Amino acid sequence: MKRALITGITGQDGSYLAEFLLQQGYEVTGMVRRASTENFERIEHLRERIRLVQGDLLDPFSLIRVLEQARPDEIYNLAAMSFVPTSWSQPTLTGEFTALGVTRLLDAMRIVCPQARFYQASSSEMYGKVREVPQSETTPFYPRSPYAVAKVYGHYITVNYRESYGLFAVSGILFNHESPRRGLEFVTRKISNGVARIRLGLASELRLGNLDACRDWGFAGDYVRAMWLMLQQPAPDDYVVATGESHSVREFCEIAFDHVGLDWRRHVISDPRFIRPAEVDHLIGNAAKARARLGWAPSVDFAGLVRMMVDADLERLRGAAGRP
Ligand code: NAP
Ligand code: G4F
Repeated sequence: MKRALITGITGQDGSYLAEFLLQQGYEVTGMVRRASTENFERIEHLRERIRLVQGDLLDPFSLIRVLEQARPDEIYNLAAMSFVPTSWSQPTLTGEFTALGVTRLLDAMRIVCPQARFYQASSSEMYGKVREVPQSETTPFYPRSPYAVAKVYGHYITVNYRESYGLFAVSGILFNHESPRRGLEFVTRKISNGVARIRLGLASELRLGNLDACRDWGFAGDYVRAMWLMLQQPAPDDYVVATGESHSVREFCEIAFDHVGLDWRRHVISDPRFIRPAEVDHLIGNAAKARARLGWAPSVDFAGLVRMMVDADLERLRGAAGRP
């Protein structure tokens, strides 16, 4: 039985990846931070089948202990401060978690299990003010937020440790991927949750920032499969994972409101509080390498993703209110 360690297992991707690896027959250990109240909502249904150990990307000793306990064949480093706006208000902490945290984990791996395979959760945010459309593995980076700058560091330290120490370390440059488990502050889930609340009479308006921003949005369940595929290859390499389609926040609103019979123009309000100091305008990924070498392809299209998220929020809110 193969053993996997997932940092960030309580997050959106961590929960889908844990499910996927269990289906593949892995023994799964998740690293979690100590908190005064547990934050295990996304992995509640897996609790009996996974092992959770405490550790923190800020604490090198804890990472060594986690690896000694998990003895992993594969390490998936998904933990990070992942919300872009917070990276402007907490830039140093973002650098500690999202940039230096990667080095701490790679060093712990070198000490405890250098033969393990390592996945780093890199991001399309690294392309920022894009130098090329669509973006591929060879497109230069131009990060536009402290988060993206930290991710560029995480990406290159992964490449550097692969080249310096011969580690099997890969970087997956993933474009936005969403699901009903997405955090409520990200725009897709903010919209799906807002639409469901308006439909059920719990709210009347939805305040958003830049409606013209475009993203290449896919389904998180598809993207964790790509992470795993990268670690099954004969040699380590970096891959872009994306749908190859770009849509605006406005289009997301149109489909989401339309799905429940509402006109988005009557409910969406533009609010400058949600406008960012610097924006990423035209992210669209070229996943040709992942398709050719990993045999990876997305299974959920844009409209299907929007409807899946709205339906899930409607069901959740109806359940919470005890309504049919
Ligand atoms: P998420 O839902 O925000 O989850 C982040 C996870 O990191 C949580 O489990 C969080 O734990 C953990 N974490 C944060 N700081 C930590 C620390 N100091 N020590 C240990 N754990 C820590 O993010 P996600 O959407 O699943 O994304 C997973 C990874 O992929 C992240 O690195 C993100 O930056 C990257 N990424 C995401 C996307 C996307 O579209 N989703 C695209 C490209 C890259 P708590 O529950 O304790 O807060
Ligand atoms: O949903 P978002 O907050 O995601 P963002 O910034 O693209 O970051 C996510 O994807 C990255 C991959 O490219 C990950 F690396 C990162 O960890 C995270 O998962 O914002 C998407 C777009 C932005 O352009 C933003 O300006 O939506 C726009 N937007 C418009 N109104 C809004 C809002 N974003 C949020 N969060 N809230 C709004 O009200």
